Amino acid sequence: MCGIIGILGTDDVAERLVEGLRRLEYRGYDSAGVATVHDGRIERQRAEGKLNNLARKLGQEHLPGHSGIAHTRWATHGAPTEDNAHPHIIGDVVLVHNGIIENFKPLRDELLAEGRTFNSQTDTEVVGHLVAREVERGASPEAAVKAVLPRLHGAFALAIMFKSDPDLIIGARLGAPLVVGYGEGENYLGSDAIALAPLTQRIAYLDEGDWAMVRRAGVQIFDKDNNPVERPITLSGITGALIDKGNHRHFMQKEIYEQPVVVAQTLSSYLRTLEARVALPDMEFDLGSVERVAIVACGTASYVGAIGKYWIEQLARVPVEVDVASEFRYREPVLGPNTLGLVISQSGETADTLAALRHMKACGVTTAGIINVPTSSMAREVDLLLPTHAGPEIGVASTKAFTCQLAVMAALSANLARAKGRLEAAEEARLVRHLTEVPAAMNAALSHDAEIEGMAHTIAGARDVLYLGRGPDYPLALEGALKLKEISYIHAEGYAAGEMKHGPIALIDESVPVIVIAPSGPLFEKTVSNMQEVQARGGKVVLISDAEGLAQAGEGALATIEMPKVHPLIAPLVYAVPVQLLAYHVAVAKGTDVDQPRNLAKSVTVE
Ligand code: HGA
Repeated sequence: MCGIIGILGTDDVAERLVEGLRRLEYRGYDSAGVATVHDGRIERQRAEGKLNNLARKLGQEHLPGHSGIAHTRWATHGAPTEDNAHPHIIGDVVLVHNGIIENFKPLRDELLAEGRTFNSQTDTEVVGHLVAREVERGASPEAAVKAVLPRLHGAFALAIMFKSDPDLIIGARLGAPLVVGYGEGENYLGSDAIALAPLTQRIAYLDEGDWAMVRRAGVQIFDKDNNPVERPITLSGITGALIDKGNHRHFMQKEIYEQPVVVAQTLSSYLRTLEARVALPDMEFDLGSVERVAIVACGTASYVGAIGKYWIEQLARVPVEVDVASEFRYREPVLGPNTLGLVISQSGETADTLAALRHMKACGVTTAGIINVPTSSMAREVDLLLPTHAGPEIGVASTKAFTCQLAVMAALSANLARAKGRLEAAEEARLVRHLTEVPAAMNAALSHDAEIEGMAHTIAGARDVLYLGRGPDYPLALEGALKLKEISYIHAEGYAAGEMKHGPIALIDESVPVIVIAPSGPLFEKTVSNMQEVQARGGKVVLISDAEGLAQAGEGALATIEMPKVHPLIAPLVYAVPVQLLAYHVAVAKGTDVDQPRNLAKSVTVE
């Protein structure tokens, strides 16, 4: 969250900076701003709210300058006002920041005691003051930044410019991503390669603690101990077209529709269909030695972990614990020697999950990661990378990353089962066959889009909505509720269907729609009994099941959504589609900002 970009260009950069911010806006949209160093002055334009507000201002008043930095904000310290918008100017220094300076309070007190004045409530401004103070004392920009970085606790990606030197941007990162882009006579900094895609494909990823002196003629990178280092330049392969909405109204809708293709792409690197085997990427690690799995993730990815617990325990008979990352580290988890630590993250930068990963590594645990961005911090730090091939996910509410993570989780569960001697070849062949059926089953699920859109208006008027599921469909119920909350702002809860009678059933009346996720199969009858308990109390049920399930239990439901008949293993992947479509259409019916819901941002790089 928060996106930053810097350009040392050969002509005016303001427009290109805004174009870069458009590609970063998914990371935050509380405010945006641009600053240039031009003719011995720092020029700046900032605006509250969406990037278009800034673009409008810049349309009215041109911002000259061949060197500049820009920012799109997800506020952590200080309201989303123009005063708190980045870039912040302090004396001869101007900077943008992604992250949180955790010790900003004592630093601010120290600076206030010296009589320095602050123009914002942000933690970022203290960094600007510290650097400006060094410069005022005669330090060069390089020496100033070098002196300040060790004083900062927390997480940051910084881009800093100096009035005195329009040919310099200093970048630094710790706990938040930052890349250097290499151009023709120009060089760049950005939060990710997507931001820089129209400018260059040649990208170097800064390591934790690195800082860089970026000039037009070249880039010098230093590690956390200030030793000069080389970071490899890779070709990003990302083009502008990848972040296009195509014919869709929203990125979220496009990403829901991409699922059959990207899940197939992901599965193709884990299934050897001819041999009817599941295969993980080559690794030195012996999965057979795993006696316990500790899964750590946040939000939607944590529900992939919760579904994985059912699968791994059922198939491989290995005990699994699932934690949300923000709790994991601080509960002092017991991590035994034969534990596999598994993190799940779309961006690979989620600060809570990254911190949990590092904690596991520090405890000597072998780690694996189901991650969508192969160049991310987590992807580079895990022992075993299990990539998803979802492509860039721009909608803030995760959809295609979720189902691709599930696809990898299914492959991992089967591999682990085989490594533990629990999966016969014939059973493995059956699992492979079921997994190869997923893309077609997802297409069949998507064909119910219009029906789901039709029923969305009924749900859109509700104040509260409940989601029920059993077994692996219980975490899917949690995911359904999260999706609805995130984008439609309707209060929603997911419950294990059997748990209703232990309390939540008291909430039921005719105004609370209850979405029941119940594929026919071994758990069906029990779930249906719970559904009937709800209906007996006037609850209005939307039943999502296959033809067999609907024939048995669909009568009396407010609405039904028919899914293809699938094996229970793959049901969460297929049933995710109607759950996502329902949230999407309810949000559209309510007129909310589907791709950029209020208060949220993607790629949560603060703890
Ligand atoms: N702490 C800074 C930057 C916020 C950020 O990076 N969010 O992801 C602020 O509040 O402006």
